[in-house]
Amino acid sequence: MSKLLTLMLLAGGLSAGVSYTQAQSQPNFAQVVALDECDPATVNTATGAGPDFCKNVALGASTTLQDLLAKAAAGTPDPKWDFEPDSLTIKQGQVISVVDQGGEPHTFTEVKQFGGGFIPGLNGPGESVVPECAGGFSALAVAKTRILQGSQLEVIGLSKGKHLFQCCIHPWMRIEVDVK
Ligand SMILES: [Cu+2]
Repeated sequence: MSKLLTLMLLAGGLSAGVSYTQAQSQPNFAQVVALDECDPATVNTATGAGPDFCKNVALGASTTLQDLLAKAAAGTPDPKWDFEPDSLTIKQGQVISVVDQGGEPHTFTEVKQFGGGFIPGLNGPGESVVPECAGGFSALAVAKTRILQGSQLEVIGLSKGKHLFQCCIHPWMRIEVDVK
């Protein structure tokens, strides 16, 4: 085993960042990354979510909860909460691997139409919760699409055509997947 490969494998056990490298070495995988810049001091305290909801994985991540809510309400949500890439074309049979490299949980939920999530304060003006996100994590269908920090979710078996995915918490995190 080469030194480089050993290093990669070691890092893979420690850092979600290496998933990208692993995905590249597996042509049947298409990688999506979920990102955010949550600020633990305000998010965990103000929401009562507890110390483990927002973990500050990005040095300098400092968007306060107040800023995040204000921007969402104004219809100009914080672009640092994001799925990358914004659109993806895959071949039928390819696996989408979504890794959460942000500081808080997200969901990767397929929806018929983009819309609001299950936390009204994070929705844009006039946006209401889409049916696929309704009920939040108490709904099994939503909970199954949750991705915790540093973990990943694989999506398999998509039919040919366009598929829309969004986060049910931060509904401006959106991606269009085109299956050829
Ligand atoms: Cu999210």
